[in-house]
Amino acid sequence: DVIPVRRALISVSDKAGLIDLADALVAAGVEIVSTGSTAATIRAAGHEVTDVSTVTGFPESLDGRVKTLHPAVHAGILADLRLEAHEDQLKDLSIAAFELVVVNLYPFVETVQSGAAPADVIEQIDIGGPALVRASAKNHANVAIVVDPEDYPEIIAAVGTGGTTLRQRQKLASLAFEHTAGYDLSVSAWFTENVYDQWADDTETLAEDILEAFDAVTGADEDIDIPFFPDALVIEATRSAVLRYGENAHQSAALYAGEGGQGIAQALQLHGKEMSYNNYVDADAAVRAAFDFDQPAVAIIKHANPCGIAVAAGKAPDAIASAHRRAHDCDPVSAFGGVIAANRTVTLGMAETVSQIFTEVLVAPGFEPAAFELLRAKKNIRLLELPADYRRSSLELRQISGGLLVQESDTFEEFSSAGWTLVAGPEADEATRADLEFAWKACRSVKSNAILLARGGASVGVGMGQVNRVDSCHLAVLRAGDRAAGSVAASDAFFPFADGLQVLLDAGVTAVVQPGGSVRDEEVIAAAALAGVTMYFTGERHFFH
Ligand code: 93A
Repeated sequence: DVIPVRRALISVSDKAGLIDLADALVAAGVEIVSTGSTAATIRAAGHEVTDVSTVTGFPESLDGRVKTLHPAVHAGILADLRLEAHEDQLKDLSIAAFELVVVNLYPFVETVQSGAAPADVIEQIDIGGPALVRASAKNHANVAIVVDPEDYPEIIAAVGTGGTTLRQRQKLASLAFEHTAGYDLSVSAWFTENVYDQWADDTETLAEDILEAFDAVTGADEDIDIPFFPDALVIEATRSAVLRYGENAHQSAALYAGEGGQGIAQALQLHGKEMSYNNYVDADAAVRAAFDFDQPAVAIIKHANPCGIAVAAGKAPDAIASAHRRAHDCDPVSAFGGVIAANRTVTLGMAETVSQIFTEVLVAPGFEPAAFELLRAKKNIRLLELPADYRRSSLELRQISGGLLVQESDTFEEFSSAGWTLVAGPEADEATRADLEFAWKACRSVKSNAILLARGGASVGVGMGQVNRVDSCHLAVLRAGDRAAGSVAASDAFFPFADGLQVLLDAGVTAVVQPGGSVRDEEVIAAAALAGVTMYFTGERHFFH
């Protein structure tokens, strides 16, 4: 596995050690192929060099943007000479192979640090160099890749003693990929910092538009509760991000985040791939659901709907882990690929369970160090830390064609059963009452028509987003399976007929909470009474569309 070096490609910005290297290569009879100023430097030291343009038959052009980006170069690097077919093809194409490639990249970071103008910085993004480095590293079975002058002595020694070993080439390849990865990170960091400024300008324009539209909708400034207005909207937004795409790949999209906001838009991404548009929508829904509870709670969201919400079991030692397990158990099939929010710091116990389930996003106010370590070993999960003072926006905006709808968020806080009216069956005992309160609250995070079955502070069946309440009842019961019997039910709005309720009664639900207010309330109450099932009216509904 020792490969003698006969032909070397050298293209370096940093000329340190270059002459020593060239001396040694020439002494060993190696042909040197080089780019512009590298070739000039070697030539000035009295050595023969083949210009890369002689190899490619194409001039170095576009101010040096195209030098080595040519098949005559890349085929010479990428040919796997362990294969006869590759060897034959190179011969047919009259291309000679390289056994050594020495590259160091345009000094991007140094250029940024020098305070250069953006156009000059962009010129220092090396394209051809990383292509050489990556191609050589990929083909380390045949080619040695050197990216650092510190490694020249080792190469000089190897050339003098008959060639590079596979072990050497493997090590160099790994360094090489590390090098190009680091380089690209520096480039992306620069983009993030600099392009933000431009986005901020766009953001302000958008914010002004929203403001104007808002004025137009409300008619007069006095109608607006000014104190919550600025940060609920994005008028002072300075952070924003272009997203990879919107709801679908053919829709472009961006995130505008209000400055000083305390929501999901301000969450800090600690790990994972870039957040997508849908990730943000789902993470927002998840956080909104989990943070509706004072107790440790977890919500798992798919397509903006909960497929599980739970608070911790009574005396669970690891409360948030318990809440998560119980939320997951509600509907493990749907929880696959879900977005999870916890309203407490994620513990190692919770992390251990989450790490076994394919999860898109996990958002929480914090992560125990051990939990973070465990989770960040998963490359597919995104980990987000919420601002410590998370709170829901107090305003909700929704665009309709030609206009904008604005409403106060559903931050109605009175969830205690103390204010409810018993309309059928016996008063609920304490445990049932607690379940009803849980179900009623959890239900408002479910898209209408929402029916949520719960038991012991955990959802067991959720029927969401149906165009009639009967289907939502069927769905909730279907999802709950044999857990429907003995559970309690919440309905986000009144039952217009007894039919939906009857589905729940037939499944063995023991108590129901709903707003009431239908013209057929009497019919609905009679059905509950006939089944001996407790029913409370809350007087408030929680539509969520
Ligand atoms: O502008 S490039 O991205 N286009 C290329 O085709 C190319 N090939 C090598 N930059 C390219 N390089 C880089 O040029 C190398 O990574 C090296 O940093 C530099 C060496 O050019 P010169 O020998 O002219 O100084």
